[in-house]
Amino acid sequence: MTDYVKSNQIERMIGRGGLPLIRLSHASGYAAVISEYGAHTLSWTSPEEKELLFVSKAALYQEGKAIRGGIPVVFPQFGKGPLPPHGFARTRRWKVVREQVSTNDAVSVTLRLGSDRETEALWPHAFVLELDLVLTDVLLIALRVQNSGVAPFWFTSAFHTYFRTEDISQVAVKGLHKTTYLDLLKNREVKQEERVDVLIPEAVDRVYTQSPEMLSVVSKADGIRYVITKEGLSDTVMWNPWSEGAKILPDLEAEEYRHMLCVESANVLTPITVQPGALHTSAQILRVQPI
Ligand code: TA6
Repeated sequence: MTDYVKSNQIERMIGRGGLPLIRLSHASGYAAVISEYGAHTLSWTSPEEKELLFVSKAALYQEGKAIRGGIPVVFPQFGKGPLPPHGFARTRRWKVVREQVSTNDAVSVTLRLGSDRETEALWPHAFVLELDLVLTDVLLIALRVQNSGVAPFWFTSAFHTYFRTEDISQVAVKGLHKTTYLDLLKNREVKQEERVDVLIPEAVDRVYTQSPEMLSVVSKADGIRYVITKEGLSDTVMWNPWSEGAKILPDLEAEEYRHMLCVESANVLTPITVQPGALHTSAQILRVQPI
């Protein structure tokens, strides 16, 4: 298979805060934008030019700050812990190492982040991360974690995906029935999901463990279903801060919680161990369907 670059399908742009961006567009009419900062996907649009990812109007585009929305890459620590919250991958500059349009018509870009003095000061391990963003009429995001050091390491991670919705009160997450979850808003109580349609009437912050490989998020107000498929990611995190939680987030406007739902393909409860020289790959595939 030969790969070649067609520049009109892969464009370089400068975004807010002067961040270098790469815009991919596919013959199907879908398009996506990824920032070199954080290898952070900031936009995914349908052929009707409908934005499918939520990004806050109050998002900060500043070195050292995470961008509120899109698909932040969480690595090597999910949530709070000894490292900065959700790790450091989302606040580092990645390098573009490959741009291609494949013979099967997929448009893709690969970004790389390697360990350096700053990451080693936080997390004493040698690694190389590569993230592929592959666009067709679906959006695939894959993360390869290579251990380039001499000792094993372990990590937790997530594609912290913010789905956009016209109205959170008309959203249902399907596919989690009978899945065990940890309720982070209720002292990490362990429960089983009893609902076939998981509605979001209030703040939610849960880790569904060993969740199914395929889930969907139905947004009636938008007339669409987001279908999420994951590989190499054992858990699914669901998060919406609601109005109370939004008050303590300076980079989320008061009413914006109505227009977002994070459904994150993640490895949270079972950290991944990588032996020296070995590689761990995980991927999340998103598609939209009319309902
Ligand atoms: O993934 C859910 C979560 O860990 C929540 O607990 C919540 O705090 C959220 O991520 C956002 O984290 P951030 O560091 O981006 O503000």
